[in-house]
Amino acid sequence: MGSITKPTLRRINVDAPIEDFIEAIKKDGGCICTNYVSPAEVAQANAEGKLFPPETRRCNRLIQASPTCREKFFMHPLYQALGEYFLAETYPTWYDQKCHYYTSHPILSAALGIDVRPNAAGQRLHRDDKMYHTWHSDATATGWTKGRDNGFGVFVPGIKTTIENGATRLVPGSHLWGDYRGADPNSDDIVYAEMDVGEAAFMLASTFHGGSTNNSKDENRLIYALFMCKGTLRTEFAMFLEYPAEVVKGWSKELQARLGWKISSPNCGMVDMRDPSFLLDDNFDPEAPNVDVDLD
Ligand SMILES: O=C(O)CCC(=O)C(=O)O
Ligand SMILES: [Fe+2]
Repeated sequence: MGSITKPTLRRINVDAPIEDFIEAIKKDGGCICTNYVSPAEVAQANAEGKLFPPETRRCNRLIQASPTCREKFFMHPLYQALGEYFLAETYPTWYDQKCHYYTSHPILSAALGIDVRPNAAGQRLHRDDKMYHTWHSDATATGWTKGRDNGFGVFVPGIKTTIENGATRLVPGSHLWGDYRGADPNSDDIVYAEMDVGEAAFMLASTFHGGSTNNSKDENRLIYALFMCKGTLRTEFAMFLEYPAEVVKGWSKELQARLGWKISSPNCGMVDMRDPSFLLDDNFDPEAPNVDVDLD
């Protein structure tokens, strides 16, 4: 169903009051921030660590590989403040008859560079909270409420993104949809997040979106994607630190899987876009495979 006026994503300058961003994201599920970083910082991130050998589409371990992505894109005060707003949660629980309140703060959930090369096919429209098996009630009539989302991301383009070179498509308002519907890739309601270098797009993880086909001749559509999730989305004991690879290596596959050394379907708990169990293999190939952009 098309709407009467074509939807857009609001463009808001980085120094606007945070309430402007919150309002736009609550309404549309995302917005574009102008002057998020400087073009020089983007050029620096692009140069760091020679992120993309020609045959590779994703740059893993971005937080370590690129200090600029880490300090300027991820630790950006605006992204951090919005992450707190959308994901931090205060929860009451009783000890005898005294109620205690505890606040959980978001943590980094995913960080990678995505290089969509000429002729690479676009992704299907999807929600990035699928890996947490998130249920969505229909909130189109009531609007966004706190706690609804468990992920919040920022996309920082490494080059100017255009419809032609595969700008990310978003469906504004789809973060409010219930679980009864998927997004129509031919709908008029799709917006291409075309961005200049230095801009960034914020997005709730429940918003339908997808990378697009790169129809350009010679432009590698490079984008840095950083996501935070709710701080509660982890185990009570940090299993990988308590029982690292050397400790669990000789244990059974079943036990290793219970300790988290196996992906939760879809895509949750990966290392370098792979099932983490590869790290327990004595002869593992350190080179990450060239995975498809539309990973399931
Ligand atoms: O490449 C893009 O524009 C978006 C990528 C994405 O949504 C994903 O990999 O989940
Ligand atoms: Fe995605």
